[in-house]
Parts: sequence; structure tokens; C-alpha cells
Amino acid sequence: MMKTALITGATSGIGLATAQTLAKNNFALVLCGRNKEKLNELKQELSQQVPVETLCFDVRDQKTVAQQIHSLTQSPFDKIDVLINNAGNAHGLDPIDKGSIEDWDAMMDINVKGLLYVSHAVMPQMRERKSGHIINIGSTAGKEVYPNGNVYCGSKHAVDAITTGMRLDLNPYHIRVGAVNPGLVQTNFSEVRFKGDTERADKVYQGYMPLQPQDVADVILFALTRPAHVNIADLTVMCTAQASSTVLKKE
Ligand code: 8X3
Repeated sequence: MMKTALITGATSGIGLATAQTLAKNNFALVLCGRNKEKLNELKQELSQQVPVETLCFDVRDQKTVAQQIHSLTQSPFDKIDVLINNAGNAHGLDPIDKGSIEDWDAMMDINVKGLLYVSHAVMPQMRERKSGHIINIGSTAGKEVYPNGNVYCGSKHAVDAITTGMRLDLNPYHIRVGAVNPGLVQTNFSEVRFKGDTERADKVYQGYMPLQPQDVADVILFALTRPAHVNIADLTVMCTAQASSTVLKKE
């Protein structure tokens, strides 16, 4: 039977590649993002393959998140089998004493609180049906702290802890919960982190072969297509050139 997956941050990077990959693999899709135009374009593209619904919200806006997700009353979107908590960003890469409050708020509000708001709106239906699968997109930054990563790493460590907490508390309801933790992936991540400084952002991915969004989407698909008794609880994926957040072999 066709499963329905809700993906946040679906219009770019890992979220976009995941949406395209799940469409190819016959998942109905609820695509969430902030950009209505991009959502519409993606809906046009993917609805040729599978049923697609779009929700336009900023994960920071709890009321809208709840209202939009609760508005999904039509089949097959009323039954969310899979939640991919993908929306997340880094803002800045500064020593903690020079960090900006605005950047800190953005990272905690999007990466941590946003993930919680979306999950809060989706978990009850999974609990009721005693089935579901939640994949949180963490990061290698959730596994170790690197210089100047401070609050971003803190937000991703929170995702790591919350994932474990979800797995523990949702255990009675047969809900699978896992995290996929990517290292360096070539997306607009660094452009956002460096606030549009494309030259600095491009440099992050030069001199080696970084992961591509599709590589991460493949891992997510793998986790989603295991038999019902198998839960990929925690998976870290790096490009071969990367050994840790600070060890990277550039040519
Ligand atoms: C993205 C990877 O190394 O920039 O989460 O923290 S890193």
C-alpha cells in the first residue's frame, strides 16, 4: 500500500532530493517549505508520479505549523506514515564570544523548536494508529563539536538527544524513530551559513568530492524501505574525504 511521507524543507538540498527519490519510489508526498512558488513547481513536477500536497509554513511559526498539518484531511494525506524532519540551517561560524543573538535564535528556533513543532502536530496520529516512522536529519555536528560550531553544534546535539527521547517515548506505539547524520553535503547550506557570501561558501566544497543531496536521500530511502522489524536508529554518513568535522583530505 502507498505510504505518505511529510518532508520539511522540501524545496532544496537534502529535502528536495528526498522528495524526488520518494516520488520515484511511490510514496505520496506532503511537501513543506517556506517558498510557495518553489513548492508549486515541485508539486507540478512530482504529481506526475504520485499524489502530492504542499504546505507553506516556516517551522518557527508553531500556530501555522499546527493549523496547516491539521488541515490535511483528505486521503492519502490525512495519514502520515513517514515524517522526515529535514528543515534546518546554520547561521554564522563565529567564536562564541562574537556570535550573534539573531543567529543563535534562528538555529535553535528552526533546528530544534521547529522540529518539535512539526513532530508535535504529527505524532498523535501515529500514536493512535500505533505505526509510523520518523527520521530526523541530524548532522556530524550533532556528534562532535568543532571550533566556531558552538550553537549550531548545540542545536544538532539537541536533535540527537531528542531523537533518542522520541525513540524511547514512542516505543510503546511501534513507531520507528531514527536519525540520519550527514557530514559535508554540497547544498546551499554554506551559502546560508555565510549569508550569501558565495565565494566563501563555494570554498567549503572545493578540492574534494563532497556528499551530494542524492547520497543522503539514498540513505533515507534505505532506512524507509527496511522490513517493519528493522529500525535504522542512528546513521552517520560522510564523504570519503572526510574523517571527522575537522579532518578533511583536500587535494
Ligand atoms: C553540516 C555539516 O560540518 O558544516 O551539518 O557541521 S557541518
